[in-house]
Amino acid sequence: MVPSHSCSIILSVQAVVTAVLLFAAQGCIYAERPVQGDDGYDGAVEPEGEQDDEGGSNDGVADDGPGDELDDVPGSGGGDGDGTDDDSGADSGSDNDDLGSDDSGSGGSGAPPTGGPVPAFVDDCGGLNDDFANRSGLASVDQQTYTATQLCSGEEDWYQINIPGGVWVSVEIDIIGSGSGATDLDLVEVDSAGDAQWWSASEQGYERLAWYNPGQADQERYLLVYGYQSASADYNITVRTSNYHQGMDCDSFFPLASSGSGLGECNRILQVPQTNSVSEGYYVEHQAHYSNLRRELAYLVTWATAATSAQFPGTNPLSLMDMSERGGETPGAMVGQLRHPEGTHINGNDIDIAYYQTGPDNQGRVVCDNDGYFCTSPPNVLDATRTAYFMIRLLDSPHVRVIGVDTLIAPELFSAAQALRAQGVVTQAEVNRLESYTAYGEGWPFHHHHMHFSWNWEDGYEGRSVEPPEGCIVDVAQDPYAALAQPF
Ligand SMILES: [Ca+2]
Ligand SMILES: [Ca+2]
Repeated sequence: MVPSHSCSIILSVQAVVTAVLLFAAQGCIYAERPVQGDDGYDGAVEPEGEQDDEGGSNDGVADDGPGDELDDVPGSGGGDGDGTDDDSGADSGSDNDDLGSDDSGSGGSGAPPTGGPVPAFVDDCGGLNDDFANRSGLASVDQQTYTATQLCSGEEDWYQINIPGGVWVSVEIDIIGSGSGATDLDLVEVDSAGDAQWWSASEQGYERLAWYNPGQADQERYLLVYGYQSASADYNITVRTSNYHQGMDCDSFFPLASSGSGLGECNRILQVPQTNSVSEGYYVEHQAHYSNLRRELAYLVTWATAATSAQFPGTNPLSLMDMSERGGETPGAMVGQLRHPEGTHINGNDIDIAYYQTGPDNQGRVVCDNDGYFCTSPPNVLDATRTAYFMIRLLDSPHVRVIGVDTLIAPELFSAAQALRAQGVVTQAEVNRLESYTAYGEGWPFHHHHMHFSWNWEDGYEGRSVEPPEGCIVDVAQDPYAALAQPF
């Protein structure tokens, strides 16, 4: 591999996102983790106050103690050690190098190559699949597994998998070992030059990435498994596939599925696929491990981002932030430190989403002067028009429970919605619906850097046996997005 670039991890969605990873010079083995996990800026962690409120606006719940603690993940850099995982979705901005804005990566924008032949699968020790030219092939077959594959000391394992048109595919490596320390393998999507596009890099026993190909011809995706800090281990690979769609209403694509049980396809929690193009209007910014939603939410949210991009030419992709862990747990559960109040962000029913902004990108970021809990003055970089329009499109679904925003942001959105109505872009009924489903107020601190979207379980669906807690406010020190509180 070519050290100059093959080791830098770059994620970029058009001129946006990016995060990077450096590696060690020794031969180009990725020694540094792609870090951050959360939000692009290393540090921070933990809970935000997701207080849920039923649809109405404001509520006035009071605080309640700090629940979990916050750890300041030292970040990145080098060591594991920081209890948190450094997994990452696509972090943005932050550290090191290349960041630029226009790196091309395709986690976002660069369209992957049209599918050519998939090489034969290789399980080696001895460098047989250690670079792009000698990549091993994985079959896009649901539940296809490759067991006890070896990542030998000092080597890398490169792969190609073709994503069929209309299909969602995930590739998971299950490490034989703890997945931390000496068996800490990471999974990175790279382009043909070896530049990292997106990665799953944690201290967990598994790493997983997912894609969806909205086109017709196969797309090639390239993956790299490496050992963090010289780790080596055997691992099992599992490929999962599912038909997937672009559209607001999942139920319309699975008409024969029973909507009365929790088992329907639309209820399935799956990893939200990384974006393919700017026109999709979104990108998965946070850790892969925290980027799982019920399929019907994933469809609605990404349909709404695409609709917003279509309505307003030149719209930058919107960051999708914390969702749930793969089993529906609250993000942070896997490391024993919840990033959100217990009972929130469960079962793929909730997602934190950045606000559209007037700056060069729409990554998770504070959009107003604030005191760590709330905006203290009207937002200064909020794109209220796009944000209001996006929320109105989300509310085209009858299944939204509530969308929480900051107290000083809400009126800006309502004004923008009225202006859109005056222009004939939206209807008065849509504006009314926006006003009634937007929550804000005392019970909604920590929404100066994102909105919280919560789904209403449909009748008969299982999964959420109790209503989410109301009014849990966590201490400012536990705001998982505190590090985002950096204006341009
Ligand atoms: Ca190898
Ligand atoms: Ca790992």
